[in-house]
Parts: sequence; structure tokens; C-alpha cells
Amino acid sequence: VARPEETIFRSKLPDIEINNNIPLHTYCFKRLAEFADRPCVIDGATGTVLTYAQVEASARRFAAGLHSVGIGRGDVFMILLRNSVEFVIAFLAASFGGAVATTANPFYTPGEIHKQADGSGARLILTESCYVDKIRDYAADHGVTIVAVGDWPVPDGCHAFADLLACDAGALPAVEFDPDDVVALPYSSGTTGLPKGVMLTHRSLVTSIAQQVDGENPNLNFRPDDVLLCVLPLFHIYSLNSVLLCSLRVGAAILILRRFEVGPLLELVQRFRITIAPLVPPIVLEFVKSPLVDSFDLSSIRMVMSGAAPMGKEVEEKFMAKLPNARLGQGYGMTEAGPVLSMCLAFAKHPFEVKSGACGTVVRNAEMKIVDPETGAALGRNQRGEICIRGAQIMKGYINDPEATRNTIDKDGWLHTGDVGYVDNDDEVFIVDRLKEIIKYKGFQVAPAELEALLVTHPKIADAAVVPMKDEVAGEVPVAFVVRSNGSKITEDEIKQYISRQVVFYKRISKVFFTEVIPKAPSGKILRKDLRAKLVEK
Ligand code: AYL
Repeated sequence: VARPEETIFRSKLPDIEINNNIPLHTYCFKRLAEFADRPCVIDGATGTVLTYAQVEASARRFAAGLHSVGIGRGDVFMILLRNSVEFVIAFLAASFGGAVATTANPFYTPGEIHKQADGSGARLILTESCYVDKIRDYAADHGVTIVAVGDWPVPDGCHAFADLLACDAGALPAVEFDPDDVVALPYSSGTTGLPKGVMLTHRSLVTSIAQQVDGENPNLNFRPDDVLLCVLPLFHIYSLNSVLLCSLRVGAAILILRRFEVGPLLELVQRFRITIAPLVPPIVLEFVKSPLVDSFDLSSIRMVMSGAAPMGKEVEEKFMAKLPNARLGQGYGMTEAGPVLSMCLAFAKHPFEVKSGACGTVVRNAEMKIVDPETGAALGRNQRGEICIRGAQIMKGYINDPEATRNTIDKDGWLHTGDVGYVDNDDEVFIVDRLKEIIKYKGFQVAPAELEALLVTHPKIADAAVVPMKDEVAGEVPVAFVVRSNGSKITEDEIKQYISRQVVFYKRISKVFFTEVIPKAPSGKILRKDLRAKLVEK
């Protein structure tokens, strides 16, 4: 008889053999001969189509181009692009060249970009011409190369994307390879503190993709004749992994959109006969609310995925009533977990019955356990605790931060998510709460520690704490508790503006509460629970 502390949850699908000792691009393009002439990426703005053969060849040429400007094995470069064909080519080029791509939001302020460029040690930044001004001084001061996409002529002092792409792929020397080499370095604050570089290796990404789309009965049944909507930002791991890389592996077409707007999006769904739409809850909500949904033919959609933030059961049910032909389900991921922990089994080739509100079942070739946050003991079914995951897909660690890595992945290899949930009698995962600090604005991460650090640099602020507040549209928004410094009369508006100038739109503080003191534990840790409780009273 298994004792409760031994309870480990597994997928309902059998484990499969995963060859995760090969480079990510080799794995993704395994069936290139078969798919060579099929559409790979479609630019939603122009309708331009690149085939699999063209994308693969472009990535190899761009890898040679990167090499020609000094980016080789183990070197980090930043992709600071909106969704685009160039993004896809550059990311795959990182894999071909043995380099590391750190992905960042092009809407970041210069300060936010500089922090990530510094922390990751990026030696080159690839961005659009219109954003070059954000990084020009930084690049000059730090000897960082800039590669610009778009607008001719190329901004002063930058290389042109097109020139690097014109390199001869044969000029790329053979690259030594280790499956545990890092290939992607997205940023995440994890369970606490500031954003950190998450080291995802070839092995971890190959494993994660295989867990989703490989096997006789894939958990996520993407097919070569599918057309996937890629509107979620590729700099975020959800879109990079579950949309781009999973599609490449199966030979599907990827329709790339730069931004989300309901009307134009619905029109494209109809025009390109999109079959799979990976979304986040706020976009699902817009679909539910928009009267436009009834004026387009959306019958091609067979699968709608939601992830990155909680989705209410009501939204889910309303959506299914509106699009009865489509299957809606959730995936649950965390950047550090590689990222997918659990995936809806109604998306399998031979689908299972699932419940609305569930976040899927743990992926195959992985182990999940639910632990009591107080005692660390593993809990049985239907008992709430911290969700932990183990498997070859999880991150190698945080870059240059062994301590944060140790605090997240324990000595037995379990990654602690900071999410509270349970596994029910049918192996479905439900997320009910969060132990960690992070705030989720429409699925985007906001790290309270980052905003707190900015707030306390203001001379009129003595102390500050940032916590999430529920919001109907965004899910959560950051709000601040502020202790004014002696005699200061700083106002809510001044504080909001001070922060707005320094951060991307979704990190803006939506409300300020002045207080006498920030509640803290003897260790100095902010008692966020107490502050969140105060919000409920307000
Ligand atoms: P990060 N329901 C509730 N909360 C969720 C869900 C979900 N379905 N998915 C993610 N979260 C929260 O690193 C949770 O708190 O990665 C988790 O720890 O930006 C945190 O978001 C992680 O935030 C997919 C589906 C990737 C989802 C993802 C999520 C990546 C978000 C691939 O196929």
C-alpha cells in the first residue's frame, strides 16, 4: 500500500521514448524532407508565406550571419522583436549556431531592456529599427552589437538583418554540441524576487515539445494540415514553445500576427481557415463578449487553448456555447518548468473527457506531486498543496544565480512552482491559489520586487510593498502600499507617474494606498498575505 507521502501523479498517457540528446533544430526539422514545400510561417500582415525548406535554410544562413559578427557557441544575444518571421528565423539560428537567445518584450522601457541585457550578458541585440533608440547608448557603452530589422536605410551603427541573412550557410563552422547547452533564456521572477534568466537547454525543450505533440496518442494533437494562430508574443515561453516549436515539430502552418485586435483577428481566422487558436484568458473573454464573433465563419477552429493565467469556469462555458465546434481546454505552464506541467487531455488524438475549470493532466514522461507547504509531505488526491514537477523538461537553473536555483529545484530534482492546487480523482489538475509573489496581468508577469525596488529609490518614499488586486479585465493588477518619508506629501498620481515612466504598460501601478508601516516578518520579508487581506476590506 502506497503511503500518502509517496503519492506521485502521472499522465494517463503512457510514457514514450524521447530522443532528447539532439539539437533543438534537428528535432524540430526531423521530418523536413517530408514537409519541405509545405507552408511553415505566414506573415499575417502581408500574407507572405515561407515554406519549411525556406525557414530552415534562412535559419542556417542567419546562424552564419551571427557567427560573422562574433556570436558563436554559448554566446547570448537578445531577441527584442514583436512577432515576425524574423523572430522565428533568429530563434532557430540560435539553435543552429549553439548560441543562446534571451527573449524580451520590445515594449520594455530602456531601463528594463538594459537590466536584462546586463543580467544575461547579451553581446548582440536584434530589434526593429523603430526601437533602436532605446538601446543605442547602452550598446555603445557596453560594446554590444545591434542588428536592425526593417526600415531602410539601417540606423547608424547597426547591422542590417537582411545582410546577416544573406550570409552563406556554408560559412558556419561545425558547432560542438552538448544536449545540456542552453538555447533559450527567457526571463521570469519565479517564486520570489527580481526577474531572472531561465536556462532552457536543447534537452529540456525537446523533452517538453515531445511531451506535448509526440507519441501514438499525442497529448496535444497538432497535425500537418493545421493552421495555428500565433498572436501571443513569441518572447514569452507559452507562444515560443507550445505554438512555434510544437507546430514546427508536426509540420503545421503558423500564422504570425503582430498584435491582438478582435475584428482583424476574426477576419484572419476566416480567411486562413485557422484550426488551432492558442490564447490567454483575457482574449478568450473578449471572444465571449464580442458581438463580432457571430459575423464571421469561425467553423475551421477545432481547438482553443488557454493558459498562462486562471480562466473562470463561467468564461469557459460561455465560450463553448459560442463556438460549439471547437474544443476549449487549458494548459498550465511556468517558464522554469520548461514550461508545460499539465495539458488538457481533450486535446489528445484519442481524447479523454475533461472538466471545465481544470488545467489539464500532468504531461507524460514527468512526475507531479502536491506537497504540504508547511511540512513538505506529499499529499494525496483532492488535497490542496504546492504543485511540484520533475522531469527532463525543467530548466537547468537560473543564470548566475545558484541560490535562487536551489530555492526552486530541491535536491531530489523537484521544481517547486509556488502554485497551490490539487489533483482530482480523474488526474485533472486544479489551481486554486498562489504562494508566490508574482502578479499576472493578462498572463504577463509583474514582479512585485521590481516595482518595490523602483518605488524606494524615490526620495519621498520610505518604504513600499506591491501586491496583486483582482481586476475583471486583466485578471490582476499591481497596487502599492507606500510609506511616505518624513514630512513628504507625495501624491498617488506622482507615484503612479514615477513608475509609469520606468516600466512597460502592464507593470503600471493602478492604485496607491498610503500606510504607516509595511508589515514584515522578523526576517524582513514583507507579509503580503496581510496586505492582500487589507485589499479585500477596502
Ligand atoms: P509564466 N491557470 C492558472 N494559472 C496559470 C495557468 C493556468 N492555466 N498557467 C500558468 N499559470 C500561472 O512563467 C501560474 O501561477 O509562464 C504559473 O506558475 O509567465 C505562472 O502562471 C507561470 O507564469 C502552455 C500553457 C506555457 C501555459 C504556459 C504558461 C507559461 C506562463 C505553455 O502550453
